[in-house]
Amino acid sequence: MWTAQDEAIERLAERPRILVIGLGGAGGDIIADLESSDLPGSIDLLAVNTDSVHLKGLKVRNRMLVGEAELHGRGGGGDRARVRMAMEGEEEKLKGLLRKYHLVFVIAGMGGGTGSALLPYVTGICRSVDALCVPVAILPFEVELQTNTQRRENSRGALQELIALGGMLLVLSNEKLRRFESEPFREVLRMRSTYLKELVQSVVDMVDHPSEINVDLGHVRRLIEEAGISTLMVAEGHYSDPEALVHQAIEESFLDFEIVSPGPVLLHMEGGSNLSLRTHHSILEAFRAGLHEPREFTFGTRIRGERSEVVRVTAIMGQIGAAAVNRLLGARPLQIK
Ligand SMILES: Nc1nc2c(ncn2[C@@H]2O[C@H](COP(=O)(O)OP(=O)(O)OP(=O)(O)O)[C@@H](O)[C@H]2O)c(=O)[nH]1
Ligand SMILES: [Mg+2]
Repeated sequence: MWTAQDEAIERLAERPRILVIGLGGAGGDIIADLESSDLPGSIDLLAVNTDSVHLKGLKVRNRMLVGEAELHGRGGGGDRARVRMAMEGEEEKLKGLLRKYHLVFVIAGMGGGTGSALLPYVTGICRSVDALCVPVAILPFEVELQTNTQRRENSRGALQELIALGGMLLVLSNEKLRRFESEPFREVLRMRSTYLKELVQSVVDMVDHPSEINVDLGHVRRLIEEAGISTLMVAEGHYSDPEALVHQAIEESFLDFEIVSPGPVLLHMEGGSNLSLRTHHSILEAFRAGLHEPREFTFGTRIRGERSEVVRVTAIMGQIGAAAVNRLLGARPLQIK
């Protein structure tokens, strides 16, 4: 017997629709990397820019030029205010698109005109149509921030607007890529795209795939709403040494931060078919202790089909405070409520 209840279950159990948007030059390049990665085809990818030349050269399926009437497809030229003004009249186009998704990642390099103007703009539109949004702000290298006032002020302005919007703001710093500084530049940037792929994949895994311990979109929504300034940590290693995994995750996080008061943590673990419950719990315990016992510790686990000694952990650490960001932006601190 097919009941109205069954109809509601079918309709509401629909898989979450997910979109990853890259804004500006850096954001578009990241989308191109993601498109050539093994990210599941069910995740939609889109590059948005004010620069028609950059979009034309980009190997991505979905591209959107914005601000054409004002900027004539020539890009933002580092002028955040001008790009913001050029967004007059673009809102409906973006609203129509964003309304179709449950979860939207929006990624941009800070410092230029387009990414710094559009990251808060698009995040605000997502919130207005009730699409869950994870804005990812990639801060320029320290040398760029120290030597270029425009880049620093564009970054600061964007972060300040994003903080005012509330919710999760995932901040990564290019400076943390310096640990790979002897590698070719393009390779290092591609590595960063790989970490962003891990981020998207792990959040999607948690809400979309039947993992062993399931986290639903509701959990993720609450965390995203409460997380504030957050950063990403990724670690991979032998499952016999949970402490080394935690150490690696903190050392190689994408922003240097101190845990003053522990914020919420969203952690995703992926292991082989032989991962025992004891090992699983000892890894979770090591992370809980290593991250100073966060009040809110949400985790999802995915067990791969094959045996493996290697576990991979992706964690989003919330409410890390503004100190890490302020250190990079220099004297004038960000205003936090
Ligand atoms: N193009 C590009 N820039 C990157 C990349 N990774 C980091 N960046 C940095 O991202 C910051 C913003 O640069 P872009 O994304 O080119 O700037 P934009 O948002 O297109 O802004 P305008 O060109 O001024 O409109 C700069 O600090 C770059 O150094 C990358 O993979 N590609
Ligand atoms: Mg550009």
